[in-house]
Amino acid sequence: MEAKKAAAELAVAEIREGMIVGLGTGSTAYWAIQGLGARVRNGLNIQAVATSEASENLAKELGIPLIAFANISEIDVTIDGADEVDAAWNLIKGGGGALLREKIVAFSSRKLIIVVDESKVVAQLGAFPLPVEVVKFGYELTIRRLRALGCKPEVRVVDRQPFLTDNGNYIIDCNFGSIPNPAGLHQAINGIPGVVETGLFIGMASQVIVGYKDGSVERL
Ligand code: DER
Repeated sequence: MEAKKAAAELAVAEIREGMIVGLGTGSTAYWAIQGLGARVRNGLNIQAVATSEASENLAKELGIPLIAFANISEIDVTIDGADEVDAAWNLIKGGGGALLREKIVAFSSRKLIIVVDESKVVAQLGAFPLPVEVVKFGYELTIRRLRALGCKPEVRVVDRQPFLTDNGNYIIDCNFGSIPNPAGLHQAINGIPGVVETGLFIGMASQVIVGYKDGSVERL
C-alpha cells in the first residue's frame, strides 16, 4: 500500500487550481482520489470526471466536485493505475474492469499520469492476462476469434457469474504470455466485431510514477 500511496501522492501534487481532473480506477487510483479529496477540503478548486461508478462514489463521498461530460471538451490531467507498464510506457489496464471508461477519459486528457508500484514495471507486456471488453451478443464466437490470435481467453467470473462492466459488457481475460507487438495486437483485437475495447493503452501515458516498498518514488 505504501508504494502505491507514495506514487499517487506525487501525482496529486501536480494538480493545479481550476483543473478538470480524470479520476482513475483501482487501488492505486484510490489513493490519488483520497489525496485529491484532502486538497479539495483544503480549498483546492477542481472538477472531476470518474472512470467508474466506484470512483464516482468515492469522489462524492470525499466532496470532490464532479462535472458532466456534456460540459467539457477536454480533461487537463487524468491520474490512473495500470496492471503492466513496459519500457515504451505502453500499458495493460483493465484488471479492475474499467478499461473502456478509463480509455475514453484518458484519450480526452491532455496529460495521463500513470501511478504504479514497482511490480507493474515489466520489460515486455503480456504476463498479465490482457482484459478485452466484449458485448454479450455472440461472445462465444468472439472468444474463438481471440483464441485464434494466440491466447487462452477466459470470461471473467465474479461470484460464479460473468463479471459485468459498468457498461453492461463482459470482460474476456486473454492470456498471451508475452506480447512482443502491443500496437499490432491491439489493432488485430479491435478488428474483431463484438470487441468493444482492449486493455492495451498504446502511446497514451504522459508520465509514469513508480512507488517502491520503502515509500520512495521515481518518475520514469
Ligand atoms: O483496472 C484498471 O485499469 C486499474 O487501473 C488497474 O490496471 C490497476 O489497478 P491497481 O492500481 O489496483 O493495481
